[in-house]
Amino acid sequence: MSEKVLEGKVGLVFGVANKRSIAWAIAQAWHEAGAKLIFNYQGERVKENVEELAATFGDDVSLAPCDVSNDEEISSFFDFVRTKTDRVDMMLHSVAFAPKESLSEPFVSTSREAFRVAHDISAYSLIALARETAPLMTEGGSILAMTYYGSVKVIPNYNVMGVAKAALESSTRYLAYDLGKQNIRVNCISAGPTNTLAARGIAGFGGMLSHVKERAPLPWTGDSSALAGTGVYLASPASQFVTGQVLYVDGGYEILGM
Ligand code: IMJ
Repeated sequence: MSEKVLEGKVGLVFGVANKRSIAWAIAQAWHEAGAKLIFNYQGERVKENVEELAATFGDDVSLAPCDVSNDEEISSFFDFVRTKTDRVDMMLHSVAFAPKESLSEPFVSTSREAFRVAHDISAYSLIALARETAPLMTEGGSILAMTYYGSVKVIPNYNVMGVAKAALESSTRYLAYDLGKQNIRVNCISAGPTNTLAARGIAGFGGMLSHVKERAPLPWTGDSSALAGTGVYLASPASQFVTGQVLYVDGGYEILGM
């Protein structure tokens, strides 16, 4: 049998909330490719979910709390990581939040506080986590963040999240520039609309998903599992000279003009 592409690698996974999470789909694929993983959880509400999901990999379950908007929690999460491993090879950022009203009210009414929270949790956190992760990537590494097309085109109601994802994509390029000399790559996956907790609460999400299903060149399903293979590719040496990029994994929807 050929060796698994991530055999012996260690990954950090931020953003699993439940079994439908994009972070969980990519974590499973990284695990199947041979990686050992350490998970965060955001709040006690999802701790049990993450615990149960991580336990499906066997009894060596590594998870710790980390609210990415809290510097002290980030710091203690990485203290925990350093008790588990002396090297990290990849990190997945699959975390976003904007106050609910900012995703339904007109964009022009976005409050200073909603703008701050959206950018802090959805974009700044990538910089903070990259800064903590990079020193552990002693043999190079791969940092991966999740984004969405609403960063470059107007998608109804995406609003301040679109602005925050634009900041995240730009941050990806600046991080790729800084960290390249340590052989650390930084890329984004721009996923088509996916059936997750983060989409569930969105008014009109079902209609937006069927819109894409009806038009994308490939038959897009909206399942997180669609992203798994690209997650493995971007973490593996197959993508060794790919950095600073936004890869569209959306069934080809992004190429359409009409
Ligand atoms: C979100 C809003 C509007 C349109 C949307 C989305 N479309 C898609 C999403 C078409 C696919 C989901 N998405 C890509 C996100 O990044 C969602 C982020 C998000 C979701 C919520 C819901 C609950 C809440 N705050 C949120 N913050 C960010 O209170």
